[in-house]
Amino acid sequence: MAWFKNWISGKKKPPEAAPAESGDTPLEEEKPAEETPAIETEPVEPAPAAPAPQQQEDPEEKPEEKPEEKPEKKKRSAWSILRRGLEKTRKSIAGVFSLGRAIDEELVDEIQDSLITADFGPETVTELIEGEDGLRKAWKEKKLKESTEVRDFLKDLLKSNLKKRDNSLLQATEAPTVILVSGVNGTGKTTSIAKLAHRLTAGGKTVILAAADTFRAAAVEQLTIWSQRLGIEIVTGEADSDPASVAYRAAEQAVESGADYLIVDTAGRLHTQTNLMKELSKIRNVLEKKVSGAPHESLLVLDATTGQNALLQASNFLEAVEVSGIVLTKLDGTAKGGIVVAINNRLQIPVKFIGVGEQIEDLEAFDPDGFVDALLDSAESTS
Ligand SMILES: Nc1nc2c(ncn2[C@@H]2O[C@H](COP(=O)(O)OP(=O)(O)OP(=O)(O)O)[C@@H](O)[C@H]2O)c(=O)[nH]1
Ligand SMILES: [Mg+2]
Repeated sequence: MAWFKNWISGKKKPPEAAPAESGDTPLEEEKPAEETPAIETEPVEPAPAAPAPQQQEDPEEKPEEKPEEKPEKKKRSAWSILRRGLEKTRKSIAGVFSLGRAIDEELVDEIQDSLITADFGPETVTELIEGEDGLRKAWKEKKLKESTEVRDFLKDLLKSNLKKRDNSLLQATEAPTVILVSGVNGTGKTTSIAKLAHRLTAGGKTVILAAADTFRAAAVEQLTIWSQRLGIEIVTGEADSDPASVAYRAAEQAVESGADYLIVDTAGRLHTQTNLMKELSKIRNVLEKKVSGAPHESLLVLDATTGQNALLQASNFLEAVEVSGIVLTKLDGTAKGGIVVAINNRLQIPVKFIGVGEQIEDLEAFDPDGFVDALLDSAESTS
């Protein structure tokens, strides 16, 4: 990590992040959305498991009147999904804390290196180690002596850091709450929309989807399949038709039917980046025309496996689109879970959801305490 020490001392820039792997994503083989642990909405809390409110053959039957089912079991399930999702990162960091050795310069270096490897980002690592409330100062002041104490010290520091921003899903004062979802292609927009819709409907809310990614026929098809599986309405348009007109019709329908939420899927790629940004602002405008204050939540989806490059992608979007929350996907596929902290610190935008797998229930409302525990607990205590 010589570059990092040079970087701290102002001699060298951090290495360039790897380019995003942003191929066109084929329509995935989807799994049936059967027994689905799910959700809670505003304020968004870790998802308890609950069956999806699918078919309601009997109109008398009220989905809200579900029997109270073992809340402890549900909680544990959400907790284990998160821990499973963050396993790679936890394993990459945990080693340095587990040996009960006295703190010395070498250990501080090792901790620094493991945080950098986990993609906390140079600024954040500097703050955690060298900052006013950082590790080095606490060690020098003899508040910390052993490696195992460092784990709890860092946990507290990270938790308070991640709690500075409100992580809950924004709500319209009057339904429908309109959620616009954007992001580079392949980051996981459509899948995250399906997961989010699932969380919301399992919480008894009505959701309409707008397939405003008309650039690829497969994208409309993908969202349509999800809507069928979830048993929710979708508004689509012909391939290559105007995405803003799809968004407009969907907003109209959401208002008419009194839906609680409208979630709008958008293209991750058009012919040019400028086109994409123009399209997004056009969609925003039509939504606003139809529903006051819409979009009430604008979620940018970033792929955690692209590491620090996700930050670059975000900066590009932020130049053109107002973003109120981040969905960070594919944390299960990377040892770089620290990117959550880096994004939170650098972009000053709260991470609201994290994707920890390809199943419908693998979207967690971002909870700083649960996240930090799952990240820094000992590697052995998985599941
Ligand atoms: N492992 C894992 N895979 C995920 C996660 N979220 C999405 N994916 C996968 O990522 C791939 C791309 O997801 P999509 O939802 O199609 O991505 P998109 O952003 O809508 O892509 P475009 O429509 O091409 O812009 C799919 O294979 C998903 O199953 C996640 O949290 N974990
Ligand atoms: Mg998509």
